[in-house]
Amino acid sequence: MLQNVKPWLLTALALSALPSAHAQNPFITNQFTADPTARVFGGRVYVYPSHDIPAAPGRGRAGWFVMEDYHVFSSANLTDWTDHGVIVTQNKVPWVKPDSYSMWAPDCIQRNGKYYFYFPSAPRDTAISKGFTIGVAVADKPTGPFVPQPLPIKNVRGIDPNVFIDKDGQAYLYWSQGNIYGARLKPNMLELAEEPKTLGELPTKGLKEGPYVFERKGIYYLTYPHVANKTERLEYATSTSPLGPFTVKGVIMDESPTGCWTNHHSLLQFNNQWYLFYHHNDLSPKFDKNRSIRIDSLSFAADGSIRKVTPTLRGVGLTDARQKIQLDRYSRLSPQGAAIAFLDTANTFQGWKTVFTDAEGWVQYNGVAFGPQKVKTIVLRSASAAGATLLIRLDNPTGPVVAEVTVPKGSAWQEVKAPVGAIRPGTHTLFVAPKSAAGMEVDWVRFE
Ligand code: FUB
Repeated sequence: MLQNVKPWLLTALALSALPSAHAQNPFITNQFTADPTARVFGGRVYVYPSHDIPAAPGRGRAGWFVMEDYHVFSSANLTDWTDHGVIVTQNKVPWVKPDSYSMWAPDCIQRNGKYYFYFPSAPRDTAISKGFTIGVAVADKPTGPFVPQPLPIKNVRGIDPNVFIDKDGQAYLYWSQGNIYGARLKPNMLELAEEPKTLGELPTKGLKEGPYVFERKGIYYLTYPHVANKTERLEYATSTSPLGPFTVKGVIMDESPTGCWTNHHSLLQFNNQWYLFYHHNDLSPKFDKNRSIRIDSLSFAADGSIRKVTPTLRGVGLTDARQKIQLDRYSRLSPQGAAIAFLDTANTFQGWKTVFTDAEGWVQYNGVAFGPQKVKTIVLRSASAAGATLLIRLDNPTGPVVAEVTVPKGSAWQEVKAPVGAIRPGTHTLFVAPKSAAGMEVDWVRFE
């Protein structure tokens, strides 16, 4: 019977059976993720991040990165993400020390119908390398199954592999070990075709790692995290050829204002828009080795320079008005009267809430897609010890109120409904503010 079912329907059914996450930043909230490499394969975005896990007795080193495997995530719209599960794990790679928990930043690239997944780790045999080296696993599909090569790539020592395929078909491998290195790959994608070259025109002071190379309009961009001051910031250099010489150009993203020591990124063009994928320790603010991946839009000036990206919580993509709209991933928040807090500090994976403390508070949330069908009701998950009323305006902070939701007195979370006035079809910005000084907490809102 399945022979008559269209392949796209089978794919959709298979994907719908897998757990998913939703956009806004961070965009994966069912686990810690870091070092995202994003690629477009067959019109869909695939993200290959590292997978941070907390240390435990017999599992990794407390206070350090603990990483045993890799998941891949995909999305057609940058809003709804599917977790395809584990694709490579430390104890199934022949050359990896199985208890090293050192499966650091990976990359994946497609060539001739095969998907090559590059990952660093610590080898079980120190004769191979005393420190990190880099291996490859190969698959027929972007989600695997990936078959690891028995041995790592010869003549490579270091971490953070990145592969770039130039317009002439030549592939290059880049990696880091204090400096950033590059070398041509053989057509088999599994071996270096030449001695590695140190990309030496980069800053000499402060750690550099995490290279990500791409080409746009004849300019080769080498982007990399660099510790110019205390923690990593994202910088870039450009060249007229993939192995340089490079000229340092500037900063793509400043250091984390809250001290997350690492950042690690990739750039991607999807549906005519450029994006920066990077990480921050949103779900683990007290321990910056449990990180979470984010996306923000990026653009280029006419001379090809990259405009600096300001990190946001709102992230990218539209939010369906009929799904839970997490106001705590706001576009703008009032300087006083509103704050963001975890729903449960003991389980940060539950996400956040918006806390309105007085009538000065407001939150703006951009990009809510109402679609052509009219909505009639707003649903609010909220709690207010004294009882309070929330006003919802569209498009303009002083625009007409489209909904007024009264939350009855009580300390428990409750879902409250209210009627919604006329809303033009399309995409709108929400402005949400309490009507009076009474405090209230909001988990999410959605429309029906
Ligand atoms: O995730 C482990 C290491 O932290 C990566 O390999 C580096 O780029 C840094 O993000």
